[in-house]
Amino acid sequence: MKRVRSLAVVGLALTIAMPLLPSAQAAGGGNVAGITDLLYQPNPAYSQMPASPDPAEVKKPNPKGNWNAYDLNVFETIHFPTRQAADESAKDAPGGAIAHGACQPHPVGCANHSLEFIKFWRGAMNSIVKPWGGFARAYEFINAGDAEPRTGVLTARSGKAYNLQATIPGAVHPEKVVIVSGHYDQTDSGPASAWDSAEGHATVFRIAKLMTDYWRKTGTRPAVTVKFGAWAGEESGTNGAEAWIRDNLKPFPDMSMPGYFNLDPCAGGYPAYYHGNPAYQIPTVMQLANPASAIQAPAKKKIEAFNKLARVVLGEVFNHLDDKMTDVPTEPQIFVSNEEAKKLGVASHEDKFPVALGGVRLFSSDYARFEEIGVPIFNLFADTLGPHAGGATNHPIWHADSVTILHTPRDNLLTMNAFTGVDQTGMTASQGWYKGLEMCAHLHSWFMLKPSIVGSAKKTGGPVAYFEALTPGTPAPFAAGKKIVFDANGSHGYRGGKIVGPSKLKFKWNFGDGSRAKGGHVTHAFKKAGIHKVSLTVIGAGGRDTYTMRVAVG
Ligand SMILES: [Ca+2]
Ligand SMILES: [Ca+2]
Repeated sequence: MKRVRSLAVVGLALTIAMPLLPSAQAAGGGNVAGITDLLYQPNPAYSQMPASPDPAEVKKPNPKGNWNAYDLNVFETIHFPTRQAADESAKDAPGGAIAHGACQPHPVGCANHSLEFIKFWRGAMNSIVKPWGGFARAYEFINAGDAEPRTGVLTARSGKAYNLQATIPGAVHPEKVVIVSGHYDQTDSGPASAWDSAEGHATVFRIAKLMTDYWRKTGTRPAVTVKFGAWAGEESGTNGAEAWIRDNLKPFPDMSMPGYFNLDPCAGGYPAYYHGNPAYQIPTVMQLANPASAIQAPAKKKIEAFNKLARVVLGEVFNHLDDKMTDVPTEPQIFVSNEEAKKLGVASHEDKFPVALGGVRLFSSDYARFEEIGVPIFNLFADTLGPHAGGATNHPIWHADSVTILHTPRDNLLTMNAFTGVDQTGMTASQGWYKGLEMCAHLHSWFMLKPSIVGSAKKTGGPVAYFEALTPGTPAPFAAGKKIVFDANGSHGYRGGKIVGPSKLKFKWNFGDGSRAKGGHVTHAFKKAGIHKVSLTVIGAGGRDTYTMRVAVG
């Protein structure tokens, strides 16, 4: 999270109890199966931290095959403890930080694992999204970083950086895009950064796994394009999200976003008990865009509907998840919905999720870049980071503890295991932490599977055409006379219930200015500034599909 000076918006608590919906209406028509097709699997394989942070001790990022977020957290923080802009070598040895989180003092710092991490991330994400015609891409931008020389604990490097996104094109509406993302850049002095935010982007892997498993089990595909991401340049001012919007969203007037889902961090509050003490359970704030701050009326309506749905999703996920915290003395029941509370005559846990419209007053993150362009946002975080935008404040004891964790050598898994669990050495995986990670993955996944967000579509027909436009070299807004790369990666066919990749397809481009081209990866420069209509026709198994997008060239 990035500290900000001030935000002045009005907070409002929403409490809407809604019944469980047995099935979701698919955006492409027809009913798909329900929430019971999301498999709840919180328990990690790495139940103990290795005695030393030696990469040889933690060889597998995905030991259970379900992309458990806690397991990936252990792997990442030990293999790639620092990730900053301007990494000069892709061959640094894994590890390198001292004892779960301390770097050498400035100016030596830690080995920079940005490039190594990107390679790992793309390979791992491709293994999840490729069976759906998807692809993992690194979007280059220049991160301004902080002023040199870097001396403080909150400093971040300047230079080349890469936003990471694994994309599955929508079978019905490829021009609608939903992003779920954490960030992966870490400051010079807080190398392991479990809370901010190795946890966040590790949970994005679990979400990608949950959602693709759901589509596999229900015989459906995403109706709308979904991107599983990890931003760079968040710590130095949400520069990554800003660059992506500038280069990949704004040049396309036909693109729209039903929602933006953020994780950085998400777990750490409910259902965890603060240091394993049953007397203290930190609420988890549900941060949503403030409809009152939307400039345009359609955006206001969209945000209001999205915010209402967020409370429905909370109830449905809590109906779905039933569990106990067995590592605290009283073994309390967790994930009790309003509906279950009424039935069982016990207290509901939905009120452990107060709504903060506009977020917290002193911290911000990538979601702010989407909220300011009228996109609804969903972000959960432990209620420890100071007053909400609306003025509501949080508990002074856990507030002081948590703010000293962020961006310091204490922001590591040992600290978070102790913060959320019973074993104060931090060596034992905390139930509050790993069940919180799984809860976050379920809340985000089920929300995105809603028909008004990403949805699930039964589609048995022919190909899906999809492309992205990129500027080679240094990305910048598209300019007249400048080469633009048009890449049809993500286009896919569908034959006999199976996805057929780009190698089995033919691609025809029409740039709307008299120019045409063939092939999956072409370049074109528009002579004149203005709005150009670009069409890609994909021909393959089962027929053809055309994707037309207007491109703004400045
Ligand atoms: Ca490196
Ligand atoms: Ca429940």
